[in-house]
Amino acid sequence: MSKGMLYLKLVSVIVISIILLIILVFYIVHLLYILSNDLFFNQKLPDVDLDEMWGPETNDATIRPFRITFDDQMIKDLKSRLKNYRHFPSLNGTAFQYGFNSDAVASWIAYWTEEYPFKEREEALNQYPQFKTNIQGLDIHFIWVKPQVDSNKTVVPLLILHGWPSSVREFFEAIPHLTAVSEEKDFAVEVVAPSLPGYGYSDATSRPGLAADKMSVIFRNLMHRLGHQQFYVQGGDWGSLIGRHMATFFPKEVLGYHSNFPIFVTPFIVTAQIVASFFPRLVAEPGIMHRMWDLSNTMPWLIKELGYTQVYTYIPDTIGVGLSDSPTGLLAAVLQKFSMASNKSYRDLPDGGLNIFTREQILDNVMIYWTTNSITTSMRMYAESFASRHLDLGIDRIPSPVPTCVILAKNDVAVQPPFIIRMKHPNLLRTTILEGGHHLALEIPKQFADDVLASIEEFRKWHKEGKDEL
Ligand SMILES: *C1O[C@H](CO)[C@@H](O)[C@H](O)[C@H]1NC(C)=O
Ligand SMILES: *[C@@H]1O[C@H](CO)[C@@H](O)[C@H](O)[C@H]1NC(C)=O
Ligand SMILES: *[C@@H]1O[C@H](CO)[C@@H](O)[C@H](O)[C@H]1NC(C)=O
Repeated sequence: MSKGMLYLKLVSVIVISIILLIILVFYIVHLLYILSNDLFFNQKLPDVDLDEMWGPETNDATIRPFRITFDDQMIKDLKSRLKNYRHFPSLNGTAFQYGFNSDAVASWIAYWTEEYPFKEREEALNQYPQFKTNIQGLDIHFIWVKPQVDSNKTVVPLLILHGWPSSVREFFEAIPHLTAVSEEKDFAVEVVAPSLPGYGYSDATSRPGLAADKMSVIFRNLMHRLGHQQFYVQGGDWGSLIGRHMATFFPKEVLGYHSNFPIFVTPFIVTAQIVASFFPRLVAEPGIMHRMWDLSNTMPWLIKELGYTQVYTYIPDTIGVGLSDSPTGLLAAVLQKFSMASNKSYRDLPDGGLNIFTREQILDNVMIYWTTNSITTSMRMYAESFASRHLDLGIDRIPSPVPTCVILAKNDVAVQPPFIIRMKHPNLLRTTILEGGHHLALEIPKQFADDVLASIEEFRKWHKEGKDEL
């Protein structure tokens, strides 16, 4: 090799190294910028418009009783659509690895058409007092159950919020436990369980932008309409996000916040969680430790399984064309999530593990979406809440002083350790680890309700001890 060539090679190696170094430095600076931004800036509470209209102007502040109906025409149409389902075979030897198994579909269709007792379920869905009232232009549907108190016990209001693809049906088994009057407690709970706007019997908006932050205002106004200036909030899935936004925007009104899905996704938290995964013993209780160090398994699983959130974020209306037209498509999309979110290993079971629920529990929920044709408007929640308008508010970076209790369900889609939850909720009073998945109120209603009640007791004690003078 000539001296010239050698010189040329040396120069190119140096140039390439310098370029790589610059890129590396750029990335590190960028990462530090994002993390410091996350930690130190953007912690201003966004302005909250309490009167923003999402539907037509109205002065109607009445609270009207409401009944769910399954009319004969709807049932006839539904059955004929179910009969016209075009079957395709699943791959040999597969369960739910490619999505909802088509043999499982066939068995659900048969049950839905032949055995689901429509009239009986219509009655069952009306077993609790239900109402509608207009908030900010939208008729909001809610279940409102007051405890049967014959003494002078304090009645405390609790707002409970569902997520996707769930509905108020998720709370039916838990409501009697929540509202039961107990000798040992000096309070009893009044439950308000609304349908999210665009879900089931609550109106959908026709304006873009109704994300979780805006819903939190609607539900605060709903509680005021019902006469409650102060109240407790419980939420899972989207309900968890809406609830903690309420605890952030209205810390004087939310007396306590309970979540069974306390998951935070800011750049700092994701980085902290990856670092923490190397030291699971330092950051997590034994019950959830396996969820800490197992990131190399759970991360790829999550990215795969949460693919649907990407699709709903970008094209809810495209997917909605099929799901609002085909009850079978709707069933498969809804049940898929109930399977996936209950236990990661259910994708290997022929029935998707769905037998942890009764068929009625699940079909009632699907019926609520079907009769109201609300699947598309419900999926738009992803588009709105993953939109940069909402994400850029950085609400999860603003700590809430509201006392907080959480359930970490061992088999839930994601689990984060208490040290992460404390970044958002410094007044984390209680962490309960339970066997169960994403839809706890449906899966283990008694344990779920007991934890919520025990948490309200903690909140009351906390306030009595005057700890809210921050
Ligand atoms: C109401 O509360 C008071 C004080 O806590 C108690 O003495 C009284 O017996 C209660 N009344 C009823 C009807 O339970
Ligand atoms: C798949 O399963 C079916 C039914 O059990 C069987 O008839 C068919 O031969 C199988 N196909 C292959 C390629 O193994
Ligand atoms: C739930 O998942 C865990 C871990 O994936 C597994 O060990 C457990 O057996 C599953 N539970 C049920 C009831 O299938």
